[in-house]
Amino acid sequence: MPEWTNPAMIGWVAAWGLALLVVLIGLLRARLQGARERPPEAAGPQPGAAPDTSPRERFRLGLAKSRDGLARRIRGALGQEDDLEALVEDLEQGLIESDVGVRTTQKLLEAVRALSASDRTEAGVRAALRTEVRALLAGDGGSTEPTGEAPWICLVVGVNGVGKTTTIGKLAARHREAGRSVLLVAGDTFRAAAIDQLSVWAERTGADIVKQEPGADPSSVVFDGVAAAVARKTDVVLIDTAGRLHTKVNLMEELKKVRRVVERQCPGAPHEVLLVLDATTGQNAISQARSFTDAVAVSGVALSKLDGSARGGMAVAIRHEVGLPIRYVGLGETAADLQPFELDSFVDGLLPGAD
Ligand SMILES: Nc1nc2c(ncn2[C@@H]2O[C@H](COP(=O)(O)OP(=O)(O)OP(=O)(O)O)[C@@H](O)[C@H]2O)c(=O)[nH]1
Ligand SMILES: [Mg+2]
Repeated sequence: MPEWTNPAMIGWVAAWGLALLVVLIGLLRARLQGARERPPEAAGPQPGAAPDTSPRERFRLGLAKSRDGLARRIRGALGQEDDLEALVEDLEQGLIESDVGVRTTQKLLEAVRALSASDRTEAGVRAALRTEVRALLAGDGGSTEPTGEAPWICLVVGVNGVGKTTTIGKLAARHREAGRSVLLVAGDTFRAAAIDQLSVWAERTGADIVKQEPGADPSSVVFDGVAAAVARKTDVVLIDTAGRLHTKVNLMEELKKVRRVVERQCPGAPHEVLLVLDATTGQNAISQARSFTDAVAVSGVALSKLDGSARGGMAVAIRHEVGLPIRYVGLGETAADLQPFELDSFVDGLLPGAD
């Protein structure tokens, strides 16, 4: 009889087989458990995997500073769960520091006050804030797509250095990718470098450009640009303007004139007046939004430089306190870093948790 049919041998092989099976099952369970327990924050891309470029991931990365700041403040306020007033006071401080704005903060705190004592946990406070932020931002439609007869005209305004020209470049790239013809109008005639900067974006994105010499009257450049777009039936016109302090009356008058030129030449235009606000500026952005809205009837906001800012709460304040929708957020300097505003991705990026 061969040795392997020996009952003692069979028992020995079976025992080892069973032991091996138990070890394998154990390893598998540990792996599964580890994957389940891995915090979402640590769940970065696997080595060698293609980077996640989904809007949700971009918001998550871009809002990292704002999210961390807010989380620290919420955690700091907790520990006072037994004393509602102390908890609310600490949270108030934290929210105002995150640039959510005074009025908006009060609205958010109402939701926290309404929590029962047992819900005053980190998860409970987060859930209340998430629900309230979502409600305050509801209805924000994100980007506006050109509709109706060409040209669709967007006038881009804002104070100095907020990111107007860069936002125009990124918008041009988006529209070109969608197969639309684009014309850029160099309405910032104040500096030669501004015209060059826009020309580079035109070249990079395959857009046309209408420009004049530095020092030319901005209204005259805009007149030429809109005339060209109407004649060529260009799909999208993006008008750059010089940065200006919203408190300088003569500069705001110049901008009103630019708007009137567009209106006169193309009935129904401008279809969008996009105000670029720098997310690192804080509450001054609210007064900028009010002044530009009074002067040129702003219809939407692009919130730039959110990637370098801990003040993501500003988006909520702008919507709630000025009533302007956030169309786009700038999450970096490249063309792909302009993201249409997405409520769910924004709320998850700023205040991760369950509702
Ligand atoms: N990190 C980051 N930088 C940005 C973003 N948007 C613009 N910038 C940078 O901000 C700086 C100013 O951008 P511009 O587009 O020239 O600003 P502007 O409003 O046209 O400036 P003026 O024409 O001088 O008023 C540049 O260095 C841009 O690269 C963004 O979303 N994130
Ligand atoms: Mg510029």
